[in-house]
Amino acid sequence: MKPINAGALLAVSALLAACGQQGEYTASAVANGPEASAAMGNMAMPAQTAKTASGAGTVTAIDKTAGTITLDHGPIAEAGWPAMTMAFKAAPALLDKVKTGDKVTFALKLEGGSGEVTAIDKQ
Ligand SMILES: [Cu+2]
Repeated sequence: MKPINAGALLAVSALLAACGQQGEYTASAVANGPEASAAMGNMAMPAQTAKTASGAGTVTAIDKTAGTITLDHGPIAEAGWPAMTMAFKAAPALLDKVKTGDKVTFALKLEGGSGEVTAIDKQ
């Protein structure tokens, strides 16, 4: 028997929200910086471009219905994230490649403070 762990689910949502806030904070800090405004005149707008990042961690949950994978991941410098456990969107083909408990390396697309796994492989 596997009891449904609502507490863990809530914790994942809270961490996901924390990531989003951090991402937006970084974006607005860049947009409001005096150097950013000065550079804006002769540079393409970088703010809306999707960033990519990569990391390593352990799969703690896979939800094929929701299309998400929960990763206990190490720090991700590109996103400004410390180590944490959080859920990411992922395509079905990626969810089929790994299982709970696997140690993995992964690539992310970062957009609007949330992340989608674009590649994943067992370590
Ligand atoms: Cu995270």
